[in-house]
Amino acid sequence: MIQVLEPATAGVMAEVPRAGVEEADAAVEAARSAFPAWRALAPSERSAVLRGLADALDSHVEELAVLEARNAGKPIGDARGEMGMVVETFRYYAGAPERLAGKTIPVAGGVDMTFREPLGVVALITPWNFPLTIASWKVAPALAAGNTVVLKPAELTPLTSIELERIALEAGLPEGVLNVVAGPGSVCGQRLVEHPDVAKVAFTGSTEVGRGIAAAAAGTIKRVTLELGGKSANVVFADADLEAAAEAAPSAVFGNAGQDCCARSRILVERPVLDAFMERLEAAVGRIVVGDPLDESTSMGPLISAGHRDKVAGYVPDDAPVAFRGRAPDGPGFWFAPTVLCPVGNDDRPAREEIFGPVACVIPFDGEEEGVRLANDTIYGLSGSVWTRDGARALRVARAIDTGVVSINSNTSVRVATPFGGFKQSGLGRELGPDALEHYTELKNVYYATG
Ligand code: TAP
Repeated sequence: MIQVLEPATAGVMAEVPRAGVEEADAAVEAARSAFPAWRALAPSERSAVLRGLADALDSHVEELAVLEARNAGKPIGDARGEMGMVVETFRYYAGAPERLAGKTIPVAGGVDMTFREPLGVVALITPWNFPLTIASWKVAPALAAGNTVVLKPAELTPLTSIELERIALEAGLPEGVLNVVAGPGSVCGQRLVEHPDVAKVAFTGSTEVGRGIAAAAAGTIKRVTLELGGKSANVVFADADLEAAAEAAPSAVFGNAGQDCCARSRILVERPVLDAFMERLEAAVGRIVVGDPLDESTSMGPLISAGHRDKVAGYVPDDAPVAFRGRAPDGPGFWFAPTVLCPVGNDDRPAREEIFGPVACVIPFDGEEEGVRLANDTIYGLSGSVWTRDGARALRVARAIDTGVVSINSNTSVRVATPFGGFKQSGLGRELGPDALEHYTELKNVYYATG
């Protein structure tokens, strides 16, 4: 059995059966058997089933939010917002089956047309930081495109994914179309990646595991999409609205206790406004309430595990340049106070590695050229922000930063209708928006001779 912990108390909140190779194989077999009928369903019928699932999830938002808040240690307000996005994601892709259109291409002697065909069984491997949200980004487009699914949530946070399977069955999703297996990545996940009947793996997690998945998938030439780590830059120019930039910076790096691949954990500040920015940032960090995820006034919860807290603490040794810290409860629970390091050099370890915790590095810079160079001086390229009142500069810098998502005068990265994914070692492919569907289909070309 897997003992599922509640990070705020370190207590066991549930036990679930631990899936291994056998269970992974059985789930793939169930998905393989269900594929022909699911694929053959008329697009309008597949749409109707997915709309029904979205409605069913909508009616369970509060209980799913409480489950996610407790199991992932996130503030209940955030968890509600995430569950709202889950519903929205299923609604958005419920419209997709009837819009998976091909093209007709003018050629000699006949008619040439393209079709978007489903891949078959797809394995979806998800992390613990946004468990059901990230699952929905994969499950909804995969099902809409006519695939059947095996979903493997992280062992630390399997509960809402297990609930998703239950709710989906109740809502009328045919048996075998969505199968959830909760088991260790190195056993259950690895088997899915190597399984000859799995056509594609969509993974979100660490760059290191992503690399291994890409290599293992090569054995059977599986399609692979990867959403991996980040070390995003939040570039604040001297002409920015400093109040707004400083007010937004904490949620961009301390949101979800910093356990966010989009975290703008490198705050690049143009030197002339460094002191003014730091003063405002300190005030904003002082307003963060770290505490019980189920308390409505909480804005930051605990870290996911004791091991992860130790890893994060390793980035803040005694001689670290701590500018200021927020407050956090004492144990039990895996607490870590929001921490701002300044000044940090872009080559320093906390600025190079994904800490995945509430530790911000403030890096001073001089001028636009240096700002862009530092923003790009990383192996990652997932998100980023530019704060300036100069519209031309905003667009110039947004285009120059090698990253999948850039926000101007904002720190948001994710919207259901727009593409999300990384440049460089932050990943392969895109999730969300219309582009995600391409990654769950093969393009078929049919030529019909008319001569
Ligand atoms: P990972 O180890 O990458 O885990 C992500 C998912 O992959 C989990 O479901 C995991 O299963 C599974 N997995 C692990 N090894 C696998 C394998 N060999 N084959 C197939 N699946 C496998 O991330 P983590 O350990 O949770 O966190 C480590 C670090 O990853 C974090 O500190 C952070 O830097 C980064 N991270 C990034 C993200 C995003 S959104 N980019 C999310 C989470 C973590 P189990 O966990 O059940 O073993």
